[in-house]
Amino acid sequence: MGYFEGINKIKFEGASSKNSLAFKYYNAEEQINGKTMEEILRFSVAYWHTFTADGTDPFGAPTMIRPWNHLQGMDLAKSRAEASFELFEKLDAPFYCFHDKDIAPEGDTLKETFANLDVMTGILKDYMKTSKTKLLWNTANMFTNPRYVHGAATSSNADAFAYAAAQVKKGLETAKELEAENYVFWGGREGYETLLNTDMELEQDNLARFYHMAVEYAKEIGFDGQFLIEPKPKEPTKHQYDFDVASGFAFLQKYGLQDKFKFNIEANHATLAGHTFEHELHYARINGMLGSVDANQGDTLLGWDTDEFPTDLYTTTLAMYEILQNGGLGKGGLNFDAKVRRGSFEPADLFDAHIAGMDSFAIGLKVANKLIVDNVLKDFIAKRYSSYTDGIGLEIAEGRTNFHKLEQYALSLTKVNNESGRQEYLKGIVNQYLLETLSSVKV
Ligand code: XLS
Ligand code: CA
Ligand code: CA
Repeated sequence: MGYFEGINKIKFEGASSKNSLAFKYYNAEEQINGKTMEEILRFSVAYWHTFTADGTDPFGAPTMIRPWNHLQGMDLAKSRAEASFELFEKLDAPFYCFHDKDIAPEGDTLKETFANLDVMTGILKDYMKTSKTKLLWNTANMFTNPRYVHGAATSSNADAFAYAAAQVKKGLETAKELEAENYVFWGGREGYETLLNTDMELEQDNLARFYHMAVEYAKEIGFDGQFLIEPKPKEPTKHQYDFDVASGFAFLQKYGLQDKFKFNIEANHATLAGHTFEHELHYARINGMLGSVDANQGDTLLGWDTDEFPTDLYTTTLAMYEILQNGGLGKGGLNFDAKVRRGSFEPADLFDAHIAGMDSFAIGLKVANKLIVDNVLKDFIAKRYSSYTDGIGLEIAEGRTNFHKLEQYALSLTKVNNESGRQEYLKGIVNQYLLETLSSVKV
């Protein structure tokens, strides 16, 4: 203890609090429809952005002032681990997530890397014995090291494929050891830059073989966490195979993996794919594939993955609307895969950022819950599609018709009468619910 001096445990003080280091809307104990906010939201801290990121960007040097900056190697790793549990406790975070490389430095050989990981896994396990914070998921960093320049499970080089397999094998052992709720695959370099040098069919077949082997190994060691694929369309690779939920789902179905995986949906990846966050959540939900969420936001003025802390209440509302309709996130959670801006370099900024994110999702949860309880959108949508509840519509919905009958029916129509979709009215209602919720929580 003692990395974040002057910062006490963050408490809920209500909307009128002027204390920056207090929750204004996130009240862990507050019940929403029989469950606490903590149980529904399942917040998680991302190790990489909070403890390993240093503020480097393509144009500039590190900016982050961190108490562990003077350390290196395993000393640095141990210090970050100690600091992480202090931050988790102060934020009362129920979960955290990491890549293998975040918790332990790579050694000169794979054997050395594994030895470093074993030491750090042991240390984290010890901290977890006396902490409430559990591991939401871990993953393997198969994108930083130059050996993955052409990909990992989709590399043109079989040795890179084998190395990646060894890394994931170890990752699953770590997941088992630390009782992770999930295991994530994000394919940053699983894709291609140009078809001129790419055998896409082989690469995708290999990716599927890799996933099958991971599922097999998890079974072998008794790891029963949920496997998650995190779609992203691009960056760092120009075209990533897990482009979005729809293409990821098609891939899983083609290779018979749809029952073994769900999706970890990141807001900023959704917008990079040209979708909204709620679109990706919705698509996964209606297909029974919503597993977990990387809660962040992009910047509409920038075309890349900015990983900002989520503060847009409209988006958190629509995201929570999907999550509540999904019956919650099950083993998943809301992981802040988000980083403080380069100019927000003081340790206290880490707390401000998480508080802002947690409060924003707490508001989203309240508004979404009210929209659901009052059946606002549901009733509207049901009415909008009511033509499918009787007559020809019901015959279509029940698969009891064909083109002959439909042609006959269409010939009998004099006019097709449509009704307004009224989206401006609905947006106004969502705003009204948002503002009402905000004013009702004023303390
Ligand atoms: C990068 C991804 C990555 C995954 C985990 O854009 O969000 O951080 O969440 O590898
Ligand atoms: Ca992510
Ligand atoms: Ca991201």
